[in-house]
Amino acid sequence: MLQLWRGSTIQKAVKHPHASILNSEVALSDAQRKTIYALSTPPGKAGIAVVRVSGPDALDVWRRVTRKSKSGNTPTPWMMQRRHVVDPETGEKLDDSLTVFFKGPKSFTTEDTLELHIHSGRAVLSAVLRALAKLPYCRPAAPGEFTRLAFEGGRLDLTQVEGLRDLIDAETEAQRRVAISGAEGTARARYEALRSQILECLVFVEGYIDFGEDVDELGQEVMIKEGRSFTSPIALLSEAALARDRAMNIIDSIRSHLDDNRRGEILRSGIKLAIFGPPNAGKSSLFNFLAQRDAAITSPIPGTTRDVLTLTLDIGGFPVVLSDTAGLRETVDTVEKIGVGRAGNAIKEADLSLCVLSLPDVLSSSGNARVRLPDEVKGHLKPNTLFLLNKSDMITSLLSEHNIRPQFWPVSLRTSKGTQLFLDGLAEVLRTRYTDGIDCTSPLITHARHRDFLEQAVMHLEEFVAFSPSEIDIAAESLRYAARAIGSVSGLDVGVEEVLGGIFSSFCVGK
Ligand SMILES: Nc1nc2c(ncn2[C@@H]2O[C@H](COP(=O)(O)OP(=O)(O)O)[C@@H](O)[C@H]2O)c(=O)[nH]1
Ligand SMILES: [Mg+2]
Repeated sequence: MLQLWRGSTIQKAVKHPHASILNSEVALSDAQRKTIYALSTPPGKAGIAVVRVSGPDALDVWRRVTRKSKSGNTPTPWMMQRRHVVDPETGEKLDDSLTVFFKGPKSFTTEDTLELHIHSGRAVLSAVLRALAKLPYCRPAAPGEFTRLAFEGGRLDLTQVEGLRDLIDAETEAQRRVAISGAEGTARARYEALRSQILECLVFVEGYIDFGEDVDELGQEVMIKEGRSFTSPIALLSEAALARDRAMNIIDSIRSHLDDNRRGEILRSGIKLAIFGPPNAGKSSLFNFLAQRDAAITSPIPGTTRDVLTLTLDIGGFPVVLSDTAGLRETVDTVEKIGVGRAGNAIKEADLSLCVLSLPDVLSSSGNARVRLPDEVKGHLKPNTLFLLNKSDMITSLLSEHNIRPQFWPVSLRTSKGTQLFLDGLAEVLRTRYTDGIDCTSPLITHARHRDFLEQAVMHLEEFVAFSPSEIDIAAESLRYAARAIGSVSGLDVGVEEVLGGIFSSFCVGK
């Protein structure tokens, strides 16, 4: 029997190179194979592997590739059921499995979806994937295709898609928290709200454009258009002014959202922390201490470190891209000079910098010992620069109160004295600087793409408020661009129909 799949017309039968086609079935081109499948867990030996199948023929896949003598021929949706996985051509049992059938649109992709929970072993996996390849309407999924279907089906917007990808890539607790907030739709809700506020402004403005010409002649009369009555033109005028006020509020709201010190983007990609200071202070020793291995060469010879070394660490749950730099000093050595130049750039580009000083070199000996900053480091200090006062094992004098400030940690990397306090303190600094605002109500901007579109939206909204009332129709165009910019963050587009629909539903006073 020739089994046809929903709505498919076979124009040209192309035999898929990897699929042996079931008897009496016609081969389809890749574009015609609407049902996709893939292994959704890492390949290799493990207790369980999950193979996911999504598309219009997922139910047929369930019927042909899974079997159980006593149970019926229809799955109970969203319920795990124990079934054998079989070869659709020979009926040979390939594995014992738990299967779940998700009836679309209540599935991740919004299509009918089947999950086969099988044993994870090389031979089992290839037998099951080969079995799926035998079905003429199935093809292997492209990278990210299940998520793409979820986006096309309207289940996820682009910020959620990005959040989901960031969640999978997250390596630290902070990254996980930022990503899950995006995947859950916190950013989506925020941008949808902003966009609908802009569209509401547009509704007022469009109304004003439609009736503007009648203002002088009609006075306070109620206007009739297309059989419906509307507010007076005077009311419309004040509505247009209201739209302006609203636009200014939206600008303020987007600006405060943009003014976040790029925390979201920094957390996603890693906080750049540069270690710097004079030569021989213990910078490379600190780098190795944090890396918990001999990553950099340390020696009593000043000028040992030349290049910038970087590594990625998890400090207190935060992703940190740590760099060790050449000691800052005047030098005639050509290579060291390049190293000092690179150190300067690394400090400039860093999100946070940590100045390492050798206590015996920087302590003034008179009375209560005070730290004197060497001239070479002074030009590189920022308000948030942190200080590690190293080699405390080499001093006998007590540090003055002045030196025991939150940003200063006296330690000995040789004896480990004070290092735990330093680690705790550093984690606390990261927490205060980067964790505020990671919650469900205020999403962080996690991608430069979002920032670009938000900045565009502000620009168009500013154009809008700058127009005079006589230019209201051009001004409306700026509002449309602003809405489109916000919509682009979510991957939506603003249709004209949507705007018109909004006009009549909110402006109509014929109630
Ligand atoms: N006494 C003492 N020596 C240290 C300490 N930390 C590092 N050193 C030594 O100081 C020298 C310079 O260290 P290094 O990490 O290469 O300094 P860098 O030039 O700033 O990278 C090496 O000989 C280290 O063994 C410490 O806490 N106490
Ligand atoms: Mg060094």
